[in-house]
Amino acid sequence: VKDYRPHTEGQQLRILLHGPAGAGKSSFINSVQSVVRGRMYAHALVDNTSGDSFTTKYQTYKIQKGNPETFYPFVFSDIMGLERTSGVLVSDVILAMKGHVKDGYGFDLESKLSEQDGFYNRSPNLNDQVHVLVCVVPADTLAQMPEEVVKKIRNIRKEARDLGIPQVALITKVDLACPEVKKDLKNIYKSKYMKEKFSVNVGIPMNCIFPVKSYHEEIDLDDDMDSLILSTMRHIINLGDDCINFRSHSDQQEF
Ligand SMILES: Nc1nc2c(ncn2[C@@H]2O[C@H](COP(=O)(O)OP(=O)(O)O)[C@@H](O)[C@H]2O)c(=O)[nH]1
Ligand SMILES: [Mg+2]
Repeated sequence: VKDYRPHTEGQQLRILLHGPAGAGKSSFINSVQSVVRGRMYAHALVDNTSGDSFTTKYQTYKIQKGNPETFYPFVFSDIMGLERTSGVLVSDVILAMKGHVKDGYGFDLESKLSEQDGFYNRSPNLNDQVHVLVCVVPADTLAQMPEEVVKKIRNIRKEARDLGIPQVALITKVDLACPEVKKDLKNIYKSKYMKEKFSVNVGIPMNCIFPVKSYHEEIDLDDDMDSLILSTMRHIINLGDDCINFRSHSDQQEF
């Protein structure tokens, strides 16, 4: 993960995280940053009073590498939650995937970002576009996920497929869903039930579903958690890199 370098100098691999509020998107970003930098970070602001979306702005997170001016070539875009009525519009997620949404845009729940808006990027380049779509869902409430949210996830998935964006799902908070996993995180490798259920529901293949536990209460880093987070990131980066290479070798898609 630390050594990853895109083939073109200056290229960024953009990972877009979406999913219900409180799913653990910000925690996952913080965890990746903590693992690669070797100490705890809470840069992406985690909200611990679950309920409404805490993230309402389109925000890109970069991870510093060495000195303050250099960053890892993979970046995360965090998008507001996908709740039934108060969540981000699917049409805005699509605009974000195509690179049309500028950083800092505050999502409007009533109407989609218009081309006249100052936050609308009319000519997104390869760095603005999304290269991997990550759907984040919490294991503990997976079974009770409202049908509307499942439908939104499915719609976004279809759009991403049409745009040629690879996608994975993260099943977070695995420690809350399974006592065996809480006891020993390594037991996660034996559990298939959640992956199977989710795969059928939203149509993401089993080998693209990753269970993770993010840092949320720990004070120190832990090898088992690091392994899970890093192996997930390695897969995400590989898929994103394939997408970048495909795009830079085919004629730039007109979005
Ligand atoms: N037990 C547990 N709690 C988690 C995990 N990941 C996140 N959380 C908690 O879930 C809550 C919401 O997380 P957050 O990252 O803000 O979700 P977001 O709205 O998707 O960005 C916070 O209180 C986190 O501490 C996890 O892997 N295990
Ligand atoms: Mg968040």
